[in-house]
Amino acid sequence: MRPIIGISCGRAGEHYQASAKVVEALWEQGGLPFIIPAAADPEEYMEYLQGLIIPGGGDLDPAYYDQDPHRGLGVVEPERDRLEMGLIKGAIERGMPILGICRGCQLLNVAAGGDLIQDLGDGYHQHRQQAPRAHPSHWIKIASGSLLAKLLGPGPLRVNSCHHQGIGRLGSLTPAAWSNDGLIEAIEGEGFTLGVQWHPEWLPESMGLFRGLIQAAKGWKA
Ligand SMILES: [Mn+2]
Repeated sequence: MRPIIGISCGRAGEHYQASAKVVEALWEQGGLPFIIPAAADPEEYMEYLQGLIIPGGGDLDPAYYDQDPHRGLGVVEPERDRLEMGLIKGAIERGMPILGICRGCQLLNVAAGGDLIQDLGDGYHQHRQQAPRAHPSHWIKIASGSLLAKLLGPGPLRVNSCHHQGIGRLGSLTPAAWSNDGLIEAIEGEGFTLGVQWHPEWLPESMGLFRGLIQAAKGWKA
């Protein structure tokens, strides 16, 4: 049986918009994608899920970490913020396996009490690559003994990078990877709680993250 994995999605005009690459990666690795629209009440969904993916997207409202909007803040979608912060809270309370991708990784850090750098500036190398998404553009170092190392190997690894925000003050999760400019590129916690700043759905060498989530979801009980 494929475990049911929720994938949150945003709204683009008249349509809900889920990442096709995330849905396909999850399906191909053995999960059952269950798309959750931004308008939904997160609590109503929790009992149907065995795992959760919070995918990439725009910027979280900085009010969630008690900051005013920086000039460089991008598009904020309040309804999606509300859904995803609620889903993350529900998953953490239950110890449900969760994978945060890019924006999803940032939301995990904020849900764990941390904050974000609203717009990466001087002191960081390019994190919003101009190359196609399937092209790994920068290196990361992986923490030895981490869940991430177990899933992808010890590294270093080249990953893609499509973000202009980053993890600032760390919440209660543990860093599991860094880029060479010192930015945290992955965080993890109890059970299968993992956030990665890159987009694994575009990289064959990162499919182990989806397999790990699916494996954890199969064995998970509320
Ligand atoms: Mn990056």
